[in-house]
Amino acid sequence: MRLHLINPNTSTGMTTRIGESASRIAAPGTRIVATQPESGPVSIEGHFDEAISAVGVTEEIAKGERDGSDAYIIACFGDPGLMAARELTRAPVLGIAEAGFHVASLISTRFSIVTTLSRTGIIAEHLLQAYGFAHHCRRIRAAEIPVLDLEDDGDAALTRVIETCRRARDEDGIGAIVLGCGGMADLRATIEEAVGIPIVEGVTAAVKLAEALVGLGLGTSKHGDLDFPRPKSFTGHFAHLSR
Ligand code: 5HY
Repeated sequence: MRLHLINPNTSTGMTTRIGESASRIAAPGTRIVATQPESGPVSIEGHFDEAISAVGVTEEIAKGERDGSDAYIIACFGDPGLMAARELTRAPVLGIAEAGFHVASLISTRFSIVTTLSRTGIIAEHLLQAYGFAHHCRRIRAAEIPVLDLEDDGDAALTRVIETCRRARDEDGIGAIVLGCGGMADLRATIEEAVGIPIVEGVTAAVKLAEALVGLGLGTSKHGDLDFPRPKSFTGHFAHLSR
């Protein structure tokens, strides 16, 4: 099974670390391919970054369809372009936020989210509502670290994330924590060791869910709103999307 992991930002270091984390947990028959858009923001820290990265995600899906990918993971906690991506393929497409919420709700009655910047917290809040998990989530907390600090200043960033997780553990009345950034893909075990409650990380959760869906022979439904886009012409620098 060719599991295509898309890091929607354009930080090669983060794409490599996300791919390695996915490969470590993937089943023997699963081949992880990790890519990023050619064009887009080096990190996604708000609505504008997210909007631009969503186009890049759809371009990576189009490449994956040409290369025969069996499932896709969108490895950014805002799940940018998730529904648009699902329109472009019959294969399963998982966002790491949605995957994290599903897994956390299977092991705890209440969870908190620990993300990078408080300004992106609202994006997670909108996703909780959209996916129907708002009542499962007690609180969205931010370690107040820029996304790329996870690349450039890893130890200090990790310390901030662990401190924030400990406060959530002690104050939120929860059974689990969902990590709110693809850049935390390789930190799950270290954080769980330091905090002592179940830590759910979206990239690795999505790998296992994608394997389960492919194993069940299930993919994105083409009946209804996730059917392929209706053929039409596009203008300007999107003219190549005309169909
Ligand atoms: C992510 N940004 O997972 C989000 C995290 C965030 O570049 N990869 C990013 O803070 O919203």
